[in-house]
Amino acid sequence: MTNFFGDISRIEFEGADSTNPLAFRHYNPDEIVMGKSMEDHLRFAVAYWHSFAWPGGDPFGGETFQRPWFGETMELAKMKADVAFEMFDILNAPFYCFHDADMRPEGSNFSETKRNLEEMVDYLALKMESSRTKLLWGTANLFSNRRFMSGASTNPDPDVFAYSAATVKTCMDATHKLGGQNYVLWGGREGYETLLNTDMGQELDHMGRFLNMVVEYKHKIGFEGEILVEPKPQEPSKHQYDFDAATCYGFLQKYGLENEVKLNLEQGHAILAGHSFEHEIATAIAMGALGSIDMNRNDYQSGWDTDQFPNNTPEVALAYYHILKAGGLGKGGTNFDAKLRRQSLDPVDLIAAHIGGMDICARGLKAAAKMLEDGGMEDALAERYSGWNTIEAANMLTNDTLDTITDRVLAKDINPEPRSGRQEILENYINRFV
Ligand code: XUL
Ligand code: CO
Repeated sequence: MTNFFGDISRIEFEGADSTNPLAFRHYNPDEIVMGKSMEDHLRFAVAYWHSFAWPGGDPFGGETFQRPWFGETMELAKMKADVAFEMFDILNAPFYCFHDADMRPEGSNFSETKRNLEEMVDYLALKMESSRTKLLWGTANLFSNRRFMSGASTNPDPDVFAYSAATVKTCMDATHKLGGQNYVLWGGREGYETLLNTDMGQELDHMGRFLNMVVEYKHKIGFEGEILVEPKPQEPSKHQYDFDAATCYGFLQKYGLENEVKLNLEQGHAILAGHSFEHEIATAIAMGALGSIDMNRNDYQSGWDTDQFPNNTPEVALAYYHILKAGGLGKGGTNFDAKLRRQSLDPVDLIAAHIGGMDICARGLKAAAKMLEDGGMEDALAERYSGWNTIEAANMLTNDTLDTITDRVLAKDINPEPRSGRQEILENYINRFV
């Protein structure tokens, strides 16, 4: 056992009036919200990469964190896992998520890398036997190593396609073995820098074929989790093929995967795409494709993916409002795809960051539940669309044609009068709950 976090013990719920910086003030795992415990609604996950593998670099300077487990050996990888589970226990975290590269050292060839991963999976499986923290999802890092600089499944070199396919197979096996509830594919470099050297149509076909093989393999091994694609518009590629939820859904439809693959939506990626998080969530819900969420916060000025811990209750409340209204996260969860600021060096910073994120999400969830219980938004929406409850309106969506509709407009002298959208009244209404 490691003792990286010193005398920090299990974080407990102490209520909104607590001044203890190492206590939950809003996240009370057992509290029932709309018939379900907060823990079961939110399904929090810690992201292995940001918390334990990220060195604190930025474009102007490297490592600030200097963790004792940094380095590419199996011994250090195991120390990292020990520290990770130390933190999961302190936070009482229900889930975690990983990339292969977060938890195993890279080998000198594919076979050694695969062996390292398998040994680490056995180690994690052992750790999970004495921990309550489960695996929300696993994924493959197909973007950091220089071999992936021109993409993974969309790389012009078929050997990179092959290497990526073999890597994803090992990561799906790892996720399955650890009881993962989903498998995620974020297309880190599935995109391009310039069309001058890119055949977009061919690359999209390759990506479609790749994802079809992933789905085939899921069924072959009897993996019952969801396969999730994570949209992001740019960074690291200038143009990424999985731009946003709507683009991803169009891609899934083109390659016949819309009933097999759902979406993992991230707050910061939504902002980079010029959307709000709730826009992305509502889009996925409208398509029947909501899978899971990566919760974080993006800087609104920088234009980079800043992956900060969430700290804005009204934003988070609207995200959970749509999720709750649609019936919840199902097998998905709330993964903190969020990292410390690079000056936040101390172990306590990692704990405080997660406490803050979990509390903000709890506040958002409770506000969303109150909105739904009050029903004002749904009433306003029902009223706004109530015209569609007439037979004539319903017929336009089933039997009518442009001819029959035109006849009716003429016969009844239909002359629509604009009605208020009541945005400010609704904004004021929301402010009662957040
Ligand atoms: C990158 C990102 C990834 C994915 C998993 O912006 O969000 O961490 O969540 O590969
Ligand atoms: Co993410």
